[in-house]
Formats: sequence, C-alpha cells, structure tokens
Amino acid sequence: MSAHEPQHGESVKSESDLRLDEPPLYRVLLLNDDYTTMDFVVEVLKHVFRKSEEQATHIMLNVHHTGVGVCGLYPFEIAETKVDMVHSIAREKGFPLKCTLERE
Ligand code: TYC
Repeated sequence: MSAHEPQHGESVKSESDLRLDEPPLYRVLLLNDDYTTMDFVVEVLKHVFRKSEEQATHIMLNVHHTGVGVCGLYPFEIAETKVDMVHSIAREKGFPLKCTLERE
C-alpha cells in the first residue's frame, strides 16, 4: 500500500490527480506602452478583469513600472476572449494597449 492510499475506504486524491480534473490555466499579461492613459488601463482592468479600483490601480502601476503585469489566470477560451476584448476596446479608443497569454 502506497503512502497516498486511504486507510478506511475513503477516497483521497493526490494533488497531481486533482490537477487532471481541472483545465490548464493561462496568465493574461498586460504590456506597458507610452501612449495608453493610466485611467484607460484602470477602466479596462475593472471592466474586463473585474478588479476593484484599488486592485486595478495597483496592477496598472506595476505594469507601468516593470513593463508587464498579470491581470488574472483563466482557462484558455476565457483568457483568449479577454485578450480580444482588451484589443478591441483599446483599438476603438485609438490606444496601442497590448495583452498576451502565457500557460501557467
Ligand atoms: N505607461 C502609460 C503612461 O505613462 C500607462 C500604462 C500603464 C500603459 C499600463 C499601458 O499596460 C499599461 N501613460
């Protein structure tokens, strides 16, 4: 009997077994640029990524200072949709704001 086997008939899954039940997650990364306004980035983080004003401001300033920042972790199709939403609303307002995906 392995160390991971339950003792009294109950079913216990190891962390690696649990991972098999879940979809892989993707980080949505926001990239800095010199033209998009800080206010617009905060609005995007609030509306597309459901961040509070405080969280959104924190993420925006992190991107502004380091060049890149994490907006959230999502299954692939949701992450991809959010990237498309950011590009679409930024283009609408004439901002070059860019967003990318990265496997967790
Ligand atoms: N660097 C921009 C400015 O000074 C602000 C900014 C922050 C732009 C985050 C993009 O993802 C970004 N207006």
